[in-house]
Amino acid sequence: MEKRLQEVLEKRFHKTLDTCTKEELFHALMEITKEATGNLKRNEGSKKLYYISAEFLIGKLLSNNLINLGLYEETEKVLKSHGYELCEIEELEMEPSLGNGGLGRLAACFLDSIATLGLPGDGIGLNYHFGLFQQKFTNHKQQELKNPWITKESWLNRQSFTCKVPFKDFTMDGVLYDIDVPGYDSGCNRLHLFDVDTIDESIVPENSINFNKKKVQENLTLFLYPDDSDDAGRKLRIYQQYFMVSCGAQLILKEMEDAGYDLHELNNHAVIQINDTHPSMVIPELIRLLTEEKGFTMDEAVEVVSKTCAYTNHTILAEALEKWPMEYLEEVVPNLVPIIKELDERVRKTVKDESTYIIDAQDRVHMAHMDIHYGFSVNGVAALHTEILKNSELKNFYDLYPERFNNKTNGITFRRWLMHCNPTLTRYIESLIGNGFKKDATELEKLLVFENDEEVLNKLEEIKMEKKLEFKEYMEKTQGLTIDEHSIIDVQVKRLHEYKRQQMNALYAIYKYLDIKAGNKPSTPITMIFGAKAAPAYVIAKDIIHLILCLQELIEKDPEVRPYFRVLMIENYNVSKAAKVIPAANISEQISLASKEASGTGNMKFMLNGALTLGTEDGANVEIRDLVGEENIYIFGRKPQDVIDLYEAGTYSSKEIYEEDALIHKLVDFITGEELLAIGDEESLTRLHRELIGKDWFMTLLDTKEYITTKEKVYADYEDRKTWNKKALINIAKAGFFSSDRTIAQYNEDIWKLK
Ligand code: 26Q
Repeated sequence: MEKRLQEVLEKRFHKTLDTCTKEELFHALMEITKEATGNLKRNEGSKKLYYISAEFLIGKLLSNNLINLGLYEETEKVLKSHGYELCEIEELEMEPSLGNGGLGRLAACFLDSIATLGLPGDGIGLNYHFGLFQQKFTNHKQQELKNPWITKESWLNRQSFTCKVPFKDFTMDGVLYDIDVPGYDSGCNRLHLFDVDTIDESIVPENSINFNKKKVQENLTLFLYPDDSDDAGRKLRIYQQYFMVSCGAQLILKEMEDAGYDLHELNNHAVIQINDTHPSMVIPELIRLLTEEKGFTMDEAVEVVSKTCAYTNHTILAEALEKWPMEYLEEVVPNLVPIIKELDERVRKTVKDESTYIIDAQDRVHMAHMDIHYGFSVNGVAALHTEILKNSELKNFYDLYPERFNNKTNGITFRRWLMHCNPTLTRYIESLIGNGFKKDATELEKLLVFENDEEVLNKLEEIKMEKKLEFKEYMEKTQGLTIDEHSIIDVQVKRLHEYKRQQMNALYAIYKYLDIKAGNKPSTPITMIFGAKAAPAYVIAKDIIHLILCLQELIEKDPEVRPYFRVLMIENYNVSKAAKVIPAANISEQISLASKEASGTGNMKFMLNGALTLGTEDGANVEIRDLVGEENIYIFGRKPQDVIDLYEAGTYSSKEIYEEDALIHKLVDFITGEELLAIGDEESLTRLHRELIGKDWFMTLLDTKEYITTKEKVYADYEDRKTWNKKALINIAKAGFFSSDRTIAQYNEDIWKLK
């Protein structure tokens, strides 16, 4: 590595390891890493997976690629001997933000595991030039900026593949950029990101994310859309989706033909995993291509495509299930309209239950319905989630096709979420149980023999302290906030959404603030950390961020409270910030309204790094509890079935709770009390106050009291550090199940069946 680095630095910059700048060093490392991945063998086989997704939240790649190539430690040593820290160099990489949250990050973890397991499988997505917005805080509010992550040199490799995508009034030329995906000690796959050469980045002004949405040729791949708030944005999303699936379908068919396969046997050589409904138009698009260009009859095309496509559902929130007005499709992708109508007709001929039709009475196209009728597999992302799909959300489909439904509990890649983000813990685990856990995560269970070993428990606490200090330094440098490393660190980081109930955590903060004001000082200081982006048009979500930032300001300026209790919000929470805060956390907040969080994956990352979960009976929290046992997790709140019944009955009234419960009344009213109004914006705080009392669709007030009591118990338990550390060890030891290597092995076993 040293020799190669010197060569590249000399060739490119006429510099040496002792004279180069950090930027030059970064570029040299990127070049060497790209060269090394390029030299890896491609994972191959007679059947190939295509994971098609509107989002791949890959994060920075330098360190993870070095880890997977087995070059990390050597590189670290070489750099050290010349006075550099690899982690400093890694900071220079721009972070691609090609995803919103869980669904996009899951796709990235999956690519890592697919490559690691040696399976031939590529990702297909879009090359958004500005990705999701960058978040800034101004006047205690979220401001959105563009995130120009693509630098002159990057991980993207331009390919020669091109294709034509026919829209209504024009055709667009698709071009392809690939990013290599090296497996851990394994072969290599690719992430294919499609783009257009006619994009004009200059139509987006500095410090803004607004632009003229009318000219599709110039803006198609500029941004990833976080919501479907306005009409123009919604239509643009259909343009994006169709562009992605048409390019993807053409690439798949070309690869199959190049390999010499008969397209009538497509399903024996390709499997397409559809990541939520965003890529669902790949079904009619493949049928279109096969019938229009490959001489298939409609029957033949429908049959082979149905045997090739599998659908993953990530949500039961009705508003997130995509339904496109037929009118939009006619305007954007008229070529697909007759095919979608034909697919709907075929359902109508054989199925009585109208609720499963693809086109509904209001002439809207239900993407998920198309996936279920014309795919061979439907999976949920956690045991509870899949049960809810089968028994309520998609019950009518389950009755039709019970054999298609299956569960694949989510997972995370331990390369990024343990080895990269917590090398000290990784090394320590290795010293205790050997390095087998790096290939087989379930070997972490070997740690259980140390559950009463004081030396080991103390060492775990020491490592947590080291990570708190690193996080402290980072927050000081980036946001000028000085964290108390001796405080208990309680973290809620995830997208801002009412169902995730950051507002309930904020109500707790108000409770604690008032309690300290009343003279009750906690024995160990508490640091509550939030990190979240809100969709730009999601007004209440932005109001919740405003509330949290106002609380932060109130407490930071209050010398009576600040030494004991603080509320801090991480600006622009993203993958690299997650890797910094998660290892420092003692408590993992997973407090969604039961039944609403399909799985959650942050919960797994925290557990793996020795934080204890404070959460509801929701998503994968349920499986975490079953693995670690009741005594090693803090579960509270209404049960999923209670919540489902409450929605059904329609009897929930937050107003009643507010009026009958004096404590809740006081906490809610604090939002519009004089302390916060002196800091924040009256309109925003009043709107949130009104929302919580008048609507509270995700039942915050229902669980608030039990949340407060449970959280008080968690903080009290932290005082007995030995018992706490033992619980942390058990969480780490039981985290092996949540390796995405296990998840991918199950996808392959049950769905993909690659050799
Ligand atoms: C839909 C229509 C129009 C515009 C945007 C969207 C849209 C965009 C992103 C809808 C949903 C998403 C993202 C969903 C998501 O991240 N879901 C999460 O998936 C994780 C991985 O399975 C789960 O762990 C989380 O529970 C789930 O919320």
